[in-house]
Amino acid sequence: MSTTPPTFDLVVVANRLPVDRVDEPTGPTWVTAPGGLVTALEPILAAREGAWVGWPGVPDETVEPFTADSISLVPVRLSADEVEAYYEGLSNSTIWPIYHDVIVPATFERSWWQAYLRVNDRFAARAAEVAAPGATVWVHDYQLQLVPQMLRERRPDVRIGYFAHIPFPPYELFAQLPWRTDIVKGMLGADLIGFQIDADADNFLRATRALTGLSRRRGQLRVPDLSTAGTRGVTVTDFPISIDSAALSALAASPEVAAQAAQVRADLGGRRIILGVDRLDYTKGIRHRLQAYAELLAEGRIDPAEVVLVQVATPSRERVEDYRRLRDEVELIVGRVNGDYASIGQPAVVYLHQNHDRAAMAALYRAADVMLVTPLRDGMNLVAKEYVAARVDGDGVLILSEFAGAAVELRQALLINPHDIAGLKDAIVRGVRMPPGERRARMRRLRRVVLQRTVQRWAEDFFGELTGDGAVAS
Ligand code: ADQ
Repeated sequence: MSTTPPTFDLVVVANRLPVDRVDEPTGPTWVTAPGGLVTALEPILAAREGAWVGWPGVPDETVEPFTADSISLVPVRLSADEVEAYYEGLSNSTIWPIYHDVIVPATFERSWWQAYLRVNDRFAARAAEVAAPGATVWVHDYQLQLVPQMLRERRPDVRIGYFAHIPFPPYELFAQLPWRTDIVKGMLGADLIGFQIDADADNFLRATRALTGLSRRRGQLRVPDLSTAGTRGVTVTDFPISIDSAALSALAASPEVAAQAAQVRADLGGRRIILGVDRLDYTKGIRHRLQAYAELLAEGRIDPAEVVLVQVATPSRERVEDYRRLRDEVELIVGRVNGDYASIGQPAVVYLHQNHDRAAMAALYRAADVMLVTPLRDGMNLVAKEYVAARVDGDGVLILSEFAGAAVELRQALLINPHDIAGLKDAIVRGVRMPPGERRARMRRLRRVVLQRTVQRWAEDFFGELTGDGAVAS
């Protein structure tokens, strides 16, 4: 006998549930995966007794709904084939490259699209089941662009928001997608569509105009509404995401993290530290950065006895061919640079292909004299904001790519074009040599931005706009 599942006034829909399965000798348990999104949404979900719909991260398994840290989790089952076609395929080998300036070529595979349709429909069906009458549903990111419309067809009574964490490309690139009109129409099922920066919203509006003929009037798109045969308003705007600035500042200020940072500096021989922290992804510009650094060493503009580069490269999407190749290339360059410039006990580049806990990350940020954030394209880039939040001492230099969404807000960083290797090299040298007065003046202004614009505020702004009421969570 089947029972009616409980329903919720607020439902978050994202590809992944905010938990990881850990297989203990006593059986599997779930631990919350700490991340910006969970931190942002947790208070709002808790205040509304909300639910989170997503894939639990293990293929071919049916997992019953469960509760973690007072959030109701509603698992969506994916088969191993679907993970390959919908996630690794269409999401990460077609959409991801197109939306990031085709840094690597996109692959178009019709069977992947069929899987994307099927999986988006499954997410929409699950959200429709657990949304209470008149509920608010917030859909996240490029894996689920069709969910807003698929959900609306089932549940015209709910308010639907969609937030794009990655860029939305210029129309000339978006137009390459064989399924471009389906994607735009899928997203237009939402009442509110949020992007990281204004330029993404503009690109989306251009694509909408080109593919559907709809354009914005008095701040809204008027979209045909199938349930009333009239039209309904869709708002498209930017909501730059951020971090839990207060929590990271507090962690960075703790005596344990301060001691860990001092240890990092001592372990690296008291040299000045340049730091990079990225998922090992071709969008992050890691190769350009290493090339610039290698040239500075070759030209003698950086002395490895005085400066060291630490590159943390988090394992990512290792089943996708482009990511495996990137890892090989990065490791080849690191090996070469160290072969040429390291001495015993003194690496020129320290390369860490590992995950770190929050305290270890905060210690690295605190230890780093110069932070290098040089993506070729990035929706926002939270690492840039984390570095600033962690610099409770008011010191440190941020070098930031113009092509990261974060560059719109973090104007006091040294802004660079990562394709301009000569310019990048000059910025690195300038960062290493910057006088303390200038460093502190820049950092003070950066900190003002990051401490004010928090992820909590981001979530409240989006949710307030979507539901029409500002105050949702304290
Ligand atoms: P990502 O591409 O994953 O996110 P980013 O915004 O930089 O990129 O976030 C990475 C997160 O992973 C940061 O919080 C960072 O601290 C953490 N991290 C990186 N390396 C780590 C390591 N070795 N150990 C532990 N943690 C590590 C996507 C978009 C971005 C957008 C975010 C949020 O591509 O542009 O900013 O979503 O919307």
